[in-house]
Amino acid sequence: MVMSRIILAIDPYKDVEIKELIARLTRVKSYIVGIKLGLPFIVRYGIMGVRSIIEEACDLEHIILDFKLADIAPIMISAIEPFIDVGINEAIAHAFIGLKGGLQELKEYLNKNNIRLILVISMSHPGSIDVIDHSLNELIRVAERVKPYGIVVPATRPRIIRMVREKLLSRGIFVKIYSPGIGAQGAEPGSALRAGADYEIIGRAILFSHKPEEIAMRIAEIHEKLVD
Ligand code: O7M
Repeated sequence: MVMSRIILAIDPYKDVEIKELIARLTRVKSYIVGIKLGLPFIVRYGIMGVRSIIEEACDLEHIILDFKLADIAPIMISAIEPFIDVGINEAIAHAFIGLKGGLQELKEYLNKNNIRLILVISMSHPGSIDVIDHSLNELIRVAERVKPYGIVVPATRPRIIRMVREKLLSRGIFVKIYSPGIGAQGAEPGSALRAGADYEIIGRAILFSHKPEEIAMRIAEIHEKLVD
């Protein structure tokens, strides 16, 4: 089996049916370490859709619910609650909402339910530089205080991955870095790992290619050479 660091982003695409998504997941499953389901998936396929995808992916290490939560704590918790028993083990929130009344309570709730928290620190689209990236130092400080399991930093700006990794390491903080932006958004497979990320979140380049297993295998082989 190939050692990969691929987290497969399972987002709906055009009118593709859920059984087609499950079939594609089955084809690439041996080349990935996790899946990420987000709002577009849940709006389209509902909680039953989530259950049927997770049934297929349950032996993977990372089953991530990506609502990119950004609200007051009770509302974030009520958004997650219906998904507590479906088999997820990681959930994503935005770092910018801060601790008190927000991430602090969310983290406590997730801890109680054995779900790891991942915080978005920077984003892959160009607009991230308008506001989010100006606050990078503050967002890193939020992560230092919340102590999430992981953070999201984009593959489209490897300079930021390097900077965040160095800053956290120099303060003795070890978090996993998840990087989206490979393939459809322009970054090369392996580039985020080279810059210091632990996982590459990849969606369309694998899931909607004509040869999903071939692409996934090729990326997994690149990863294998980069990780010990
Ligand atoms: O590989 P793609 O471009 O088809 O999909 C990328 C996935 O990564 C998709 O599910 C996005 O929601 C997600 N993502 C970004 O593309 N950019 C970000 O800045 C952050 C994320 C993400 O996963 O945040 C948790």
